Amino acid sequence: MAALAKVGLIGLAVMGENLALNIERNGFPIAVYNRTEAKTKELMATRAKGKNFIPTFTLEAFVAALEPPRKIIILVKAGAPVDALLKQLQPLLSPGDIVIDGGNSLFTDTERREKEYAQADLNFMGMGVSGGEEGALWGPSLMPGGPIVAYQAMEPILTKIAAQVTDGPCVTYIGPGGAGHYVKMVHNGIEYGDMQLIAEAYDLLKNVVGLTPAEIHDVFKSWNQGEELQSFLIEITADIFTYIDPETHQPLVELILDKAGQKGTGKWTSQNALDLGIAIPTINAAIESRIISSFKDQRVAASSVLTGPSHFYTGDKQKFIDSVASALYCAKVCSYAQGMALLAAASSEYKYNLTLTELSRIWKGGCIIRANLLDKIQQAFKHNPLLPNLLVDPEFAQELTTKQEQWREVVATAAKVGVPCTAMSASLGYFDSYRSERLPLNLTQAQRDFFGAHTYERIDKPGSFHTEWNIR
Ligand code: NBP
Repeated sequence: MAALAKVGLIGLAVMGENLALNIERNGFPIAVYNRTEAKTKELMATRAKGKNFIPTFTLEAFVAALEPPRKIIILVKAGAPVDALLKQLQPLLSPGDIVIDGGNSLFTDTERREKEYAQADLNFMGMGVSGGEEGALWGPSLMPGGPIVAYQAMEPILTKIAAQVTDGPCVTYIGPGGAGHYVKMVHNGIEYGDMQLIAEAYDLLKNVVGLTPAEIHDVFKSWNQGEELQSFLIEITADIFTYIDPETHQPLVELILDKAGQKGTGKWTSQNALDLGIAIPTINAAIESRIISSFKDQRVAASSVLTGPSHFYTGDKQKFIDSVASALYCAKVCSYAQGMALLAAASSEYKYNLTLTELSRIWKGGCIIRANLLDKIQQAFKHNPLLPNLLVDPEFAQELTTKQEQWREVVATAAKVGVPCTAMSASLGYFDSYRSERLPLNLTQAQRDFFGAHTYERIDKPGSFHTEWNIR
């Protein structure tokens, strides 16, 4: 009888194929299955040739090829395909088997699926996988959640296939239920924020001080060499500006249509933050910027109707570039502060028992938001696990206070020149609101009481009050 595989993987598209190769390379014989047979055959004839793979062409054969208790990773399109596959798989499994959904599923779907599988004595886990194609192959950041016993059984494999950084593999047990997919969702929300802030920095460099793509490459390259902004996204951004389109001999980035989609994890982050009552204005601005970008035809039409200011920046070019670096850094810290605040709220609302230091640690390698900054975030929560907001960590507070002048200068210049920087200014608004001892919401409360008798509290005495405002 042929030897059984240690682990199985279903779904051989970009993520599944690369993760399967990673698992096998790390010493775990793997059985694979894909709904469309041709994909499995192609993989076996190419990248998996001669490797410890067991190709299977029915779910029955796939399940039979696995060592019990079975460990099955599924990487199929999120949503209905996951439910369809789980339904087909369930009758073929035995109590104690483990199924891990590594796709970008909605955390509430994961909670439901875990309960459904638990009724049949099956372990279902939701695991965030970040790092795209390269990460899946060479070491992603993994965010597994669900039954702890299932995590313990998977740990030897997950710790080997994850990205490795100086303080360990980029994986940890995230928490029960849908915790893994929840954390991946917020990770992606932070990723949206980072990407939008970088796009705004590019826009400012291009449209305020008129840098060419080659010059923008130099700026991003130097930022990536500095301690504050060094990150995967800044690194790839620098590279993007060097790519010349072979057909037109122009920088390819300038030929790309300026329309970006938003769906799934990014949108869910904003929706969930509203549900939990947590302010994430930078991440929301990133999502809304993508929405506005999608109205290309309307924007083109509006550009000849709505005239902007005729103000040009006449200040020092290098000074402005340096200020953009500071603005980008401060805005990015605010974006992470919002993501971390959302995670903390979710941890208590959903009883996930999240450890923010561990989350910062596992994001330091493999994933799209890996950045030097995460080291500092990890330290901040290590020094004070109950930190109410990253902004009040002494080191971040000091940095943002020092850099705020440059940040304000950038946002003010953008407003004067008419270049949108919605996420950078949303971050500044967040910073200013969060540091305000008194906000004008006393007036909001007065209005609410005026038109709806909603009552208000006072600062000088306890209790709930109502006033007949229109009796003069
Ligand atoms: P896709 O999200 O494009 O899904 C394609 C895979 O799903 C194929 O293997 C396809 O099989 C399978 N599939 C579908 Br569609 N419906 C199925 C069904 N009813 N039963 C069984 N299999 C079905 O693949 P991906 O881009 O590799 O992403 C996989 C997951 O990982 C997604 O949830 C994605 O959001 C997430 N993710 C992706 C990335 C990335 O960079 N791409 C990064 C991080 C996370 P077929 O070959 O027969 O059509």
